[in-house]
Amino acid sequence: ETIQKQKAEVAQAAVKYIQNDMVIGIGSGSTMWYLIEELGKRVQAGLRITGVPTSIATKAHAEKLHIPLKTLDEIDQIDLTIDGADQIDDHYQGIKGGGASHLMEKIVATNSKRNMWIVDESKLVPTLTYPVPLEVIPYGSRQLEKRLQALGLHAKIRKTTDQQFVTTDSANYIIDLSITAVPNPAALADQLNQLVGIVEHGLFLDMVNTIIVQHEDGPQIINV
Ligand code: DER
Repeated sequence: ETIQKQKAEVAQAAVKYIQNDMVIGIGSGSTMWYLIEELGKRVQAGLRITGVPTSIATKAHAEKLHIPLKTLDEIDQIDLTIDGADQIDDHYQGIKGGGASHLMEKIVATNSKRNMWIVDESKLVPTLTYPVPLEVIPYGSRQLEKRLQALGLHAKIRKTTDQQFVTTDSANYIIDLSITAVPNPAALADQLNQLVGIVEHGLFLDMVNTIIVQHEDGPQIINV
């Protein structure tokens, strides 16, 4: 209840950063759902922007609200990308991909002049503990899961409640790495970057410029 309210409020705080003629990367997830609703209202009221969606779900939602969209390869550069996050540590390193969209989100983020994350206060933690999602090629993914387990990582291919493989918008699978704590995200990222079959991991390191954290008594703006 409180969390839902904070997601709606942080979206209202973030939409103020969007100005006429900007190219906006539009992230994915339940917090971004509220942002897209707000953006739709502003576009209705005359705001001129071009959006670049990071998932099929975001694209469909934005299209329904008549937000003008282009693909990443149709635009020159993104001015600002706004996205949610699953967890952010006290060095402002993040984990994303709980919603299985981190591959496209990371590609959009790395093509953006500025990146903003919008979160409710539950997402801010001293050390990352959220399971790190890996987008993996389906071919050999069971072997990859075993290889990760042999490295001492608690790896599990993500499945739906009816035991189907979760597939991403790029038709890949997700492996979740449950780790008690990630005190050194860069070391884990290095290790994961060396494994064949992982398309992209959900560690978003040194990528964010502005974080808006919604508290009970208002938004907190963190300029990283
Ligand atoms: O999966 C993702 O990367 C989403 O952006 C996620 O990080 C945030 O989702 P939420 O707003 O639904 O918590």
